[in-house]
Amino acid sequence: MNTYAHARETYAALGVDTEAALKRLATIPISLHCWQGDDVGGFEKAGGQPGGGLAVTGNYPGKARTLEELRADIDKALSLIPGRQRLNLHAFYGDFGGKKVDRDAIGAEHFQSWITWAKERNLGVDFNPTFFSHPLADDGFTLTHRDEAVRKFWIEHGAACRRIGAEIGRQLGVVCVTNVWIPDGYKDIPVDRKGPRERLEKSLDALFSEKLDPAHNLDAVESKLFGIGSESYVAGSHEFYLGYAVKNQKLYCLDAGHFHPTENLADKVSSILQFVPALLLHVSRGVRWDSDHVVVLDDPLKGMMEELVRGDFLSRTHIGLDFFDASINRIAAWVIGTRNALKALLIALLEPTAKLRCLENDGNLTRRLAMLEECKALPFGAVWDEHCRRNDVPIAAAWLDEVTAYERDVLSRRQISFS
Ligand code: RNT
Ligand code: ZN
Repeated sequence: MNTYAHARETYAALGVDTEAALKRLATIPISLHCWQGDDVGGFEKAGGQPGGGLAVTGNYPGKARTLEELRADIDKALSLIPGRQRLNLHAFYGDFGGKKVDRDAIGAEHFQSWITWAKERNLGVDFNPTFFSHPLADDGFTLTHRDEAVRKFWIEHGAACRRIGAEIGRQLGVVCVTNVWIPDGYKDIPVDRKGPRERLEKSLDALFSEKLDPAHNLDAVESKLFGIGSESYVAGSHEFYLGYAVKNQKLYCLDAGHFHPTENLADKVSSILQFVPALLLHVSRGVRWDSDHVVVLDDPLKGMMEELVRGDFLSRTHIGLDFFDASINRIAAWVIGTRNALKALLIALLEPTAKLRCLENDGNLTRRLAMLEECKALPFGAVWDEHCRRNDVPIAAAWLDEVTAYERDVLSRRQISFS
């Protein structure tokens, strides 16, 4: 008997239908973040750290320097990931044709080539305004800035991005999630914690004021606990954005690196979704801080996916990735992180949840714990391999051979350019 057939029987004995799990898995896209391909560089200017407290470490050769290179790299990554995913774009990755287009002046025309590219591949696209890597963000404040003119510039940028998101959604026929994250905060102890937050609420109200078709664009807001250079105070904290999202019925974005390291993000889902329409996830991995390490198949990731399945939250959750590692092959980083997010989802979809729920409802907590632990040894790997086989992507570590060949044939030919 082959390993999949054996696994299918093992799961069936627990009342789990592996075929149904695979079918479901195929309907859940993961949004690949374009910024893993070039160390959050964007196409406005060359070199340097992105700013906004985002720190990318490592100098592995071969990073994408142009739109064409980035697209080729994403294509390579997608070819090694089973199923149909999405692409998550940042505003400073526009197709500006070598011209300087300031952030408040960008429009859908600068993303038309991305939209066409995505359409050809049948990919949905998500979007993000870029509130960093810009002279008007250099002092660490954007939507909360004391200077009204600076606030206005960033409000216009955010408003332009929502319109771009709506145009992306309209042309692709599948909704685009446009996510607002700003770096604003203080390195050292602030005296006025209130002022920036009051300004942030007003700025967001202005930024979101235009009515857009929710079939084309959905707005999300992303909180953060602290950043490099904003250790003492971040205006857009969890409490701020949770309140804002509830009040204005926006999507709430949970980034795995944006909380105290001992907090359990999975526990937050059922509370937040009781009061907001939907969630956006930034699946990431913090090591000691919000370090954005490549996602591995660890307990926090599995716990999150379990919660989405157990609570029947998948239809109200948009799953995106947010990590960047420049110390290893960047395409491998995408493939490892995305395959792990999908594996965690599959493990969750293969759980005998109905049985576990019965045990809990019967008060049989001993058996609940015993079963939860036994489930960890179920043969999900055979089901995952079957998923890869059916989707025509390499099984197990065989994908790495393709990345190695691509590195040899393509990445290694990219010269470092200082232009
Ligand atoms: C930063 C946030 C944000 C960024 C991207 C590039 O801490 O996580 O989501 O990583 O916008
Ligand atoms: Zn994030």
